[in-house]
Amino acid sequence: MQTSVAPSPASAPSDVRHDWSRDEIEALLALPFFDLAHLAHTVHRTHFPAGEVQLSQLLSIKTGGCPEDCAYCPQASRYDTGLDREALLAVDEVVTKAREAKAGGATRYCMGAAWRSPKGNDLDVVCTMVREVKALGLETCATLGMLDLDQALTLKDAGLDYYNHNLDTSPEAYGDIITTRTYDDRLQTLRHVRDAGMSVCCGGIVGMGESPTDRAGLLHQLASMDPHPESVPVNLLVKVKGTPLAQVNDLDPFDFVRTVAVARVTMPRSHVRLSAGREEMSDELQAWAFFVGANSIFTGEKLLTTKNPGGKDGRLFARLGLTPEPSPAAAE
Ligand code: SAM
Ligand code: DTB
Ligand code: SF4
Repeated sequence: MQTSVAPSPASAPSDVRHDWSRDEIEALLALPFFDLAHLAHTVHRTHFPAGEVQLSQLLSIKTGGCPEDCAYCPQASRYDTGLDREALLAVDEVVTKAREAKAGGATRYCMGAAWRSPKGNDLDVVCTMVREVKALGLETCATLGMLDLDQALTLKDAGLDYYNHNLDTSPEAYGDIITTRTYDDRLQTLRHVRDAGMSVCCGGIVGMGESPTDRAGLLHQLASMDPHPESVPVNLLVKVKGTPLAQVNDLDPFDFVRTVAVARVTMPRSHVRLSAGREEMSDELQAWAFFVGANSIFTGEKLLTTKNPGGKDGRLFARLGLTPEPSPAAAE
């Protein structure tokens, strides 16, 4: 008999809410640390097998030279970050790297481009990448900037499973971080992704100097979506020299854990990804993030342009008794 900690969707209690108030979310964030950790861990075990972590791998398919002004981003052309620009990669190179990622244990491959939005025949090339990566038996994800509905439908048709588009922060703090596209632009792209039938990967960045109220505002936006994003990346700012946020004060690590915990409590069936920033995190901090419900990471040695501690993950998983989540493709 198969036993699983996770209830099947049909038998699961209908405890997924989309009507969280911002006050409720602020109150969750302000709970005594161990009360919040206990709550989040309990919610996690109700919905997921304990200790399983989904593995995604990133590749930057077009690097740098971006016209946008995202204050955190090493790829914005207006900041002098010393990053080498690279044109759109050849399909073969992407497929070779995806094959390596699969051999390294990744089950989802995420292709990122430093675009405001795809232009000209960019999308045709990306669609070929998506088809070929999917043919390897990997889930596919892309993050290419803003999409109109036609572009979203084209990607869906090519076999794209997930589209990543982050809200980044609260509506109030957003204008301090990005001025070249609005919060509504982001919400519109997310609607197009949903309307095209793709799964949504949407989260944000913490540690940008925001207040707890801003973190509540971001979580409130995400938790109000119906359905919730299937994947919720919680990025800790990677401070890159030359960007406007390079000197911002460090976030209290416990506040990082609180953010992950409240994402878990408010979006109980979503995969919450411990995303950028792991390179700077201690093993103990990562353990706390897993305890409160993070169940996805980026594997490998690189995110898009910055370092990722993929080479150390095998040892960390062994020490914590974590196991990679089985590939959905393998289950078919
Ligand atoms: N250019 C596309 C866009 O922004 O829509 C897609 C790629 S962009 C690099 C994807 C996401 O990476 C951003 O939305 C942001 O959340 C995250 N990101 C970028 N730079 C980061 C940094 N320094 N630290 C943490 N996350 C970062
Ligand atoms: C997401 O939320 N985080 C990833 C992925 N989605 C595309 C990107 C992190 C980028 C970190 C900085 C860099 O490596 O350039
Ligand atoms: Fe460009 Fe994306 Fe970086 Fe913003 S986050 S500057 S849109 S690559």
